[in-house]
Amino acid sequence: MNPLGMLSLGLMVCLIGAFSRIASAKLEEKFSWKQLAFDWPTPEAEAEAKSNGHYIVENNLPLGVERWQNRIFVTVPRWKAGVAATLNYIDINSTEKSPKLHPYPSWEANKLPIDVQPQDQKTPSGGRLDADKAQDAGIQLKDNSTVISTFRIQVDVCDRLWVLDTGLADILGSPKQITPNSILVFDLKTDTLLRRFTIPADQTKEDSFFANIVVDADRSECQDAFAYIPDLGAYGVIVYSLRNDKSYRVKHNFFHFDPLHGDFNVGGVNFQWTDGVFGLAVGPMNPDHSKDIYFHALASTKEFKVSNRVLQNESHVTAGDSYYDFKYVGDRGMNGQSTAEVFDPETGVIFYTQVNKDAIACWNIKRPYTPDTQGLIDSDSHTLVFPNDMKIDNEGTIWVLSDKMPTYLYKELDPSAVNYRILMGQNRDLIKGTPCEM
Ligand SMILES: *[C@@H]1O[C@H](CO)[C@@H](O)[C@H](O)[C@H]1NC(C)=O
Ligand SMILES: *[C@@H]1O[C@H](CO)[C@@H](O)[C@H](O)[C@H]1NC(C)=O
Ligand SMILES: CC(=O)N[C@H]1CO[C@H](CO)[C@@H](O)[C@@H]1O
Repeated sequence: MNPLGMLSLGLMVCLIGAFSRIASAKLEEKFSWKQLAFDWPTPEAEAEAKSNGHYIVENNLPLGVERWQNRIFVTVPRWKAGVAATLNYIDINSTEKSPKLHPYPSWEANKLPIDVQPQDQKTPSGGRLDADKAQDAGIQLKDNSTVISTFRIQVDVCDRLWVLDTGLADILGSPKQITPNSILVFDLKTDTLLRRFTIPADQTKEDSFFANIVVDADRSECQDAFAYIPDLGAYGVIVYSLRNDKSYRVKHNFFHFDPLHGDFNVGGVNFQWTDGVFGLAVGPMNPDHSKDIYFHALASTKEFKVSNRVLQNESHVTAGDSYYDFKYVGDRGMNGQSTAEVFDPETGVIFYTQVNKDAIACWNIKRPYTPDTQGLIDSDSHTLVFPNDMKIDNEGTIWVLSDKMPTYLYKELDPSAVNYRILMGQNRDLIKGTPCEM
């Protein structure tokens, strides 16, 4: 190479270096599916499930995502009949672009104890708010590790998988409350059930809808973990103590939706939602060992917080004088509605989804909370249509699941197009050049 070539090469390297400092990295597509496929025990079992209505391929929509070691967990809630298995994982090292889902902890645990036959769906109205009232099936489970229908799950620092099982099948058809809303905790090292807790009936309301669970645990005190379960339908939060094996319900005005921000346009579908408190993120440990719990309603653009000391003090938080312990953090601005949020202890940044913008965004908790301090990480009207769930693992990798859910709920997905994606990116790369990098 001549000296001039060397020089321009050097210049180019310089320029690329400078450029990478201003432009944040995009998410990379790790897996994608047109339709989900499952790892059936035999081809005959799959054929049988198809013929008797227990497996209707197009009704299986992935929703929740989580990572533990070599496993990527994927939930498939029973919105409609014919969901093969609600709690599943795929091998992170799978070289396939569209790997099959393995039911967790087993096929048996994902089997419905009653027969649910396909019903006519009430599309196009179709959403959760138009669903019929669930009939109580009053089932006594033979196996406590049975999972009926789960939306989101979380792995904690003590290698446990927390599952919020709504117990509700065929939500949009002829809904059946097969078991009460329950918390299941699995030991990921042995794949065995550690705990099954039923949320008491007097802590749920007529419109209750539990689609998330967020765990507040420290490695040094695994038994003292708490779980926070937002009730997006009836505007409350269930607080569960693992040590006491007890829960209580917390209410607050900030758990409600904002009537000015219940209008959504996603992937060409317009709809109105009234979903309240939904996303929750456990902030860093303060010097006094307390942590702030950040939260937001789905149909809202505002962020709030409350100390975990307050949430974990039953007598205090269920009495009226705790009202002022809940704080307004700020507003994300126009079209700032968000499903999931996660706090990354390494960068001090909260990552969150932006469903009305087909985007992933971030906020550094050391900054004030205004539209200007929010960082846009990635936006794509093709691959990020309805970013439904996101998690961060202990290697600083952000995992995002996008699934075009509004089209699934109100219209029909095109089985020949890629509908579901799992995307990933590194925390530090993603915030580069955004207001989240400090
Ligand atoms: C399931 O768990 C409940 C308590 O949560 C317990 O009473 C019951 O005995 C358990 N059933 C089985 C089959 O282990
Ligand atoms: C709970 O809050 C009350 C104040 O309402 C306080 O007196 C009490 O010490 C708190 N309990 C704990 C365990 O922090
Ligand atoms: C067994 C195996 O191949 N493990 C690899 C899986 O992929 C991760 C990275 O995604 C590697 O770090 C592991 O070594």
